[in-house]
Amino acid sequence: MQASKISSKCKVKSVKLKDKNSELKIQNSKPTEIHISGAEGIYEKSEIQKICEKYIKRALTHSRGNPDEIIITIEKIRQKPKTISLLPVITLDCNSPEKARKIITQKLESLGISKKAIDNGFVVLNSKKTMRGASLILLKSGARVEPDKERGVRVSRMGIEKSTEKNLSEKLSRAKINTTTVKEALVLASKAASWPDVIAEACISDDPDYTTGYIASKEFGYLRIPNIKREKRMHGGRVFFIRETADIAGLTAYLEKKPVIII
Ligand code: WAQ
Ligand code: MG
Repeated sequence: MQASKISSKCKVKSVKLKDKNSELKIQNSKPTEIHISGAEGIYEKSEIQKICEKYIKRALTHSRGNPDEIIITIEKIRQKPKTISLLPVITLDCNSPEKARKIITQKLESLGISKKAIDNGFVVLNSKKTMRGASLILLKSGARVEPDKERGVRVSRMGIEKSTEKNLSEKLSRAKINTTTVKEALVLASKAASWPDVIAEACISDDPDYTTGYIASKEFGYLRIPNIKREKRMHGGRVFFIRETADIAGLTAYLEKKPVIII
C-alpha cells in the first residue's frame, strides 16, 4: 500500500507589477510575486486526478485573488509514513478579535509561553504581508528562528487514512463544520503537534472571508476560535511556539519533509 501513496502540493501565485502605492513594491521594478494559496496532502495514486481537479478549481475561485501561476507537484512517497493521531476538536465561544486575543494569550500563557513570544506571534498573525509558511517562535525569548523569514516553514506531506477521514467527516458534520478547510487545518495541526518541541500553534486564515482561527497543542487539542478576525481582512498567518532548546533543522525537516499519516 505504501508504495502506491503519493504526496501532492499546489501553489498558487499572482504577479504584481510595480505599484507606487503598494507596500509590496520593489526597487528595480521587477514584478513581485504574491502568494495566494497552497494545499498539500498524501493520497493513493488512484486519487491523483480527482485531487488535481480540486486544486485547480480552488486556485481559480480563490477569495484572495486570481492566479497568474498554478504549480502542482506530485511525488511518489518512498519513505514509510509515520503514523500519528488526530488532535481533539473543540469550538470556543468568541465574538470579536479583541476577545480572541485575550483567550489566546491566556491559553498560551498557561503552557508557559511568555507574553513577549505571544506578542511577537500576533505581529506575524496580524501582518498584511503574509508568508507562505509558518513562523517559528521560541517560547521564552520570543525570538523568530525560521530560516527564511519571508517564506516561513511550510508543513507538507501529511495525510489521513480513509477510514479515519470518514469518521472525522461524520463527527464534523454533526457539528456542521465538515469542510476541507477545517479538515486540512486539523491534519496540519496534528502533524505539527506530534513533534515534541512544538508546544503550541496559532493560526489565522489569510482568506478575507474566513474568520475562524485556532490554537492547537498536545495539551488542549485543536481549539477553534470564531471571529478571530473581521471579515474582508487580508491578514493572516501561522506561528509555532517551540521550546527554547529545539533543534531547528530537525524540526523544519520533520514539518516540511517527513511523510505522516493520521490513523
Ligand atoms: N504550512 C505552514 N504554514 C502554512 C501552511 C502550511 N502548509 N499553509 C498555510 N500556512 C500559513 C500561511 O502563512 C498562511 O498565510 C496562513 O497559514 C493561513 O493559511 O477550524 O485556511 O490556508 O475552522 O489561509 C483554519 C480553520 C483555516 C479553522 C486556516 O489557513 C477552523 C487556513 P490558510
Ligand atoms: Mg489562505
